[in-house]
Formats: sequence, C-alpha cells, structure tokens
Amino acid sequence: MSETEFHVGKARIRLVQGDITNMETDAIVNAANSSLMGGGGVDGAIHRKGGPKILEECKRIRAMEWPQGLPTGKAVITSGGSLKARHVIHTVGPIWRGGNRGEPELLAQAYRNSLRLAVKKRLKTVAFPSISTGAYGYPVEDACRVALEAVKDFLEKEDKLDEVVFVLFSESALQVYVDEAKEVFLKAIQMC
Ligand code: AR6
Repeated sequence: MSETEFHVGKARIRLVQGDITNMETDAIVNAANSSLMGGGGVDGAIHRKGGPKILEECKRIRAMEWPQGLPTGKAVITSGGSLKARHVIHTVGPIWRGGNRGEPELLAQAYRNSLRLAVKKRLKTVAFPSISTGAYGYPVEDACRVALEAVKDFLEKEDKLDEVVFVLFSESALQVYVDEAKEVFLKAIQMC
C-alpha cells in the first residue's frame, strides 16, 4: 500500500498534491461561501475554470432553495461546466473562531453532506479540497483530523462510493494529511 493510499471497505482514499480543478473525478467539492456566488481560493479557481454555467446554476439554487444563502455544513450540486469533473458539490465550511463554536461538527457536516449528495446522485468518485483551511482560517492540523474521520465514518456505513480523493494545494498540507491519515486509517486496521 502506498503511503498516500488507504482503504475503507471497498472504497479507496487517496491523498494527492495538486489543483482540484484538474481532477477527473465524478465530482469535485467546492469550499464555497453561503452566497454561492463565488469568491477567492478554490471557489474562485473552480468558477474561473468551470465557466459561467456553474454560477448560473448556483443562482438558480439560491432562488429556488436557499434564498437566505446556503447554511454552513450544507451542500448542493451543480454541473461541472467546462471542468473535467461532471459535477461540482458546493459546501460551506465553518469560519474558525477558536474551536469552541461548533467548528469541528460543522466541518464534519460539510464533508458528510457532500458525500451524501454524491451517493444520492449515484456518483462513484469525489475529490475534496481542504475545506475551511484557507480564507476561513481553520488550522490544517485540526481540520484534517475532522475531515479524515468524517470520511472514514461515512465510508464505514455506506459502500456505494469507489474513491474519495483529498487534493492538497501545498506540499506541507499534503504532509500533514498523510501523517494524520496513517493515524486515522492504519490504527483502525491494527486494532481489528
Ligand atoms: N485546488 C486545491 N486546493 C486549493 C486550490 C485549488 N485550486 N486553491 C486553494 N486551495 P479556501 P476556505 C486550498 O480559502 O478556507 C473563498 O473565497 C487552499 O490552499 O479556498 O473554506 C470562498 O468563497 C486551502 O488549503 O477555502 C469562501 O468565502 C483550501 O484550499 C472562503 O474562501 C481552502 O481554502 C472559504 O474559505
């Protein structure tokens, strides 16, 4: 097993460094904000490369389903526009406010609700960025544990996904995720 690849049931979890907009998974997840109208970071990159179709669909979702904005932890889906991925799942991670304002649970919800939506749409492969760890200021060492645990818990209960990829923008973020993934995934195996 390569050190950046782990398994839960029949699903594979991969950790890679790169730009999520290049992924060819069925869906890529966007670390959006409640407005769903785009922004900086990974959100900006997805809308730039995916083209105006994604924003049009986001506007429709706002008008039809979430006129007040998408609440933190929830997820919605659009097409991938001109991206290689056929779909974009937009979720809103929590803004870091010191860790005692429900941030871990809200971050876990963002991952869980994104995966639920992927299963509902019969998608098989999903790529995530490191939600909340840019503009929203969530320390990556804390966020990665929440992210990996949430994905592991989901895959233990649900066997319809083939692959979940974490796409980390920097070498240092990748290293933090790899170290934590060894704790989260390999410890569980040793305990069995
Ligand atoms: N591919 C993969 N990861 C990326 C990419 C990319 N192309 N670009 C940035 N990252 P952020 P957040 C990493 O700020 O913290 C936006 O303005 C980045 O290094 O994109 O959830 C939204 O509109 C970091 O590790 O998302 C919201 O207003 C991670 O993605 C707000 O930022 C997340 O950084 C959301 O903040």
